[in-house]
Amino acid sequence: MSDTLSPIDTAKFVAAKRAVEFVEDGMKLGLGTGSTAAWMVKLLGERIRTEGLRVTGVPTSSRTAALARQVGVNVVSLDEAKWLDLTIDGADEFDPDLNLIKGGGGALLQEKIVATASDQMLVISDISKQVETLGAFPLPVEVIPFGWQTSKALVEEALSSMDVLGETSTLRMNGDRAFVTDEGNHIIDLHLQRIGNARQLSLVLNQIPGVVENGLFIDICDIVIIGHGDGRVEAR
Ligand code: ABF
Repeated sequence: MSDTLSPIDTAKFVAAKRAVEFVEDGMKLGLGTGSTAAWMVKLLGERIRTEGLRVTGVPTSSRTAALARQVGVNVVSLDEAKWLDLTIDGADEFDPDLNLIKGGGGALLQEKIVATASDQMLVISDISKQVETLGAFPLPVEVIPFGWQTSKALVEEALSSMDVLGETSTLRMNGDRAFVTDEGNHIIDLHLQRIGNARQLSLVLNQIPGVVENGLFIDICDIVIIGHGDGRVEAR
């Protein structure tokens, strides 16, 4: 299959393929969102079809839930699963400490809950997501609809006291309307270019009234599997 794919899709495919090798029969899995995670769910379906693999899956978005059901995953809620053996998800950036920026797909809140309620988190990614310092990718911050513009001003005020370069924040749009997450919240994207202290920024952001969660995943990821356009794959 990887012969006919573009280099970027080959990278995602081989990373997803390697990740699915970690899945054992009977596992309870957190299933990520995004195009790399979609490859992973499809390849899980291959193992279900050819080996009779039995997996229970907790999807992190409605999109993932639909695909997982389609390929034969036993989809349950996180409360039904109670705890997960392994979450496999994508990322927008990962640094040398395996800290992440996630949420480009708008599902960061459910992704962070599911990843945290797992014995292990495995990120599937491609080399273009590897950075020395997080921040080039806009950092998503999920805010409740009530007073979101005020939350935006509070976020910008908090940033002024932080070690970040850019200070522009934009409301994520879906056409001409504000993007609404599966939980009915909005997302503010922070264009920071470089985040000096991601751990501190994450703590500061989540103290702001109206902020539900942010896309910094600190000390949550255990392994990053990196796919390359030539078909090579490596683990960090
Ligand atoms: C989800 O999918 C998000 O957390 C992340 O932003 C995005 C990555 O998408 P892709 O795999 O398509 O690059 O994991």
